[in-house]
Amino acid sequence: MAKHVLVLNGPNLNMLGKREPGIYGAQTLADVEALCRSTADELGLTVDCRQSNIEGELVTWIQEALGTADGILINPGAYSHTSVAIHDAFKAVALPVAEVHISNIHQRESFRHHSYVSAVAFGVICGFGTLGYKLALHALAEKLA
Ligand code: CA2
Repeated sequence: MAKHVLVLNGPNLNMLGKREPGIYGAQTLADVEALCRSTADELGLTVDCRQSNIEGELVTWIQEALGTADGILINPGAYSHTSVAIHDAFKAVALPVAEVHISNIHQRESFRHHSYVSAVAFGVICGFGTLGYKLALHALAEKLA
């Protein structure tokens, strides 16, 4: 049976392609989700793509992934740098997590250099633009094979 991946995007990523193209590129969230679906098809995975600006909603979706998904791809947005709740949710469900950032967070302000998600992810991709989502799905496909 096809492995199922939950693709989560955090706060403000619904603004992709509409503001700050110099940092985040021209692709919209719809483009990113279409890229995830086409990549998943190539890899024989199924995906469920969701975005939320609400920390608790992301926590609930991570909890619900237990028993419904085999792995999670997440761009936690700014919650990467603040959310112990999202860290704890990933620790609780113990599913393989791939963390993606469109920008190179290490080249930016120091408050972006630490991510609470990285400690509970099996890998982290940053700075490759939206290609990072495709790369992370390849890594998840290998991990789940
Ligand atoms: O580089 C990334 O993918 C980030 O996760 C994006 C977050 C930022 O807080 C992280 O430090 C790095 C911000 C997402 C905001 O996305 C926007 C996109 C277009 C216009 C405005 C915001």
